[in-house]
Amino acid sequence: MTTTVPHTATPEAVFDAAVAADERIEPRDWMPDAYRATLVRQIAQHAHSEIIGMQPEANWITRAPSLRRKAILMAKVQDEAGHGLYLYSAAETLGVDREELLDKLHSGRQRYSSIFNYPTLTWADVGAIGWLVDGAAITNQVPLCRCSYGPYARAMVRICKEESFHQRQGYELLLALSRGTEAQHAMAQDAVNRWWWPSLMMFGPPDEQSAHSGQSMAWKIKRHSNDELRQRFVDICVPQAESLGLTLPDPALRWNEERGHYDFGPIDWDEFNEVLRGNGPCNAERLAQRRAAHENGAWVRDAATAYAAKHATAHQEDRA
Ligand code: BYC
Repeated sequence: MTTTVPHTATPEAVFDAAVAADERIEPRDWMPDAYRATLVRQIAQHAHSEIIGMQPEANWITRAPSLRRKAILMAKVQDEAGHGLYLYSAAETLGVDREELLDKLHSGRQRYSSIFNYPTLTWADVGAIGWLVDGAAITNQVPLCRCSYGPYARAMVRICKEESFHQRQGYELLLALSRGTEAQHAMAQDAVNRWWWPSLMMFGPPDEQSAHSGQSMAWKIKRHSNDELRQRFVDICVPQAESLGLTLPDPALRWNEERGHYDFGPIDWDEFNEVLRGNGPCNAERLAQRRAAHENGAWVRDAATAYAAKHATAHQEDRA
């Protein structure tokens, strides 16, 4: 941060002035403990979502209907792994260890996004995830490019560019199905019916029940409330659904001239809370697969550590 405050200012006053001036807080700057803890919680949850989010779609790589679709899907799933890496690195700048974060994910002490606890039943789900889930992710994440914490904000710039490609591939896939045979159209519609409401839940609980929003917005970690972003997403999706020739499964969806937004029906928050409690359709399966992947990858981590140690020793010997 570069804000000029009196020489005698407390670290807290320097921090507050930097946030007020829309400057970035950097890893070596003083920051309140609760600011650090909030960032670790959110960034870790975000990183976990990226790597758990690889599972539902990876499920379809071997069954993609063409070489082109397979190549696109593989690239997308690899991107999610990359996003996880940027985000774990951003979290590490706050003084936490990646192993510790993964351990908290595996033991259920840290969360990942509710959306990844739903199954991918048909090929059209790959399109619905791209259009709706990545679309919701972009709506949520573009404002995070202006987050007050520098390493998180910078990671988000690159992630958003890639998410934009992900969203477009989902839209294009659904468009092809929607304009295809009757059965393909029905498959696309069914996928949208199943993914619509869980996508709206991705933005988090309603504002009046959001424990962290007030403080996170005061610190400019979050720039908009959960409900504001959810509304923005609905407004974007309605005309896109029309262009796709698909409907959104909400009879209450209609333009409200007075508000200048689409009204939409009530969200089933009981379902959301059940998923958060670990009782969604795929919670157990996702965590089991993640733990197994971690255990199966132990030899790669061991080999990389041994290789790094060998090179460090060789480097020291060269200098001796
Ligand atoms: N799922 O006070 P609130 C993606 C928790 S996908 C699970 O409003 P906050 C991708 C929340 O953690 C998306 N838990 O919290 C796309 C808190 O519990 P704790 C990943 C949720 O943090 C395609 C409690 O509910 N994106 O990127 O102010 C393929 C109260 O909530 C959810 C991000 O993580 C949920 N949906 O706001 C692959 C974006 N919603 O922690 C990957 C960054 C809320 O007190 N994160 N909770 O136990 C954020 O923007 C914010 O953390 C949220 C929640 C808007 C999600």
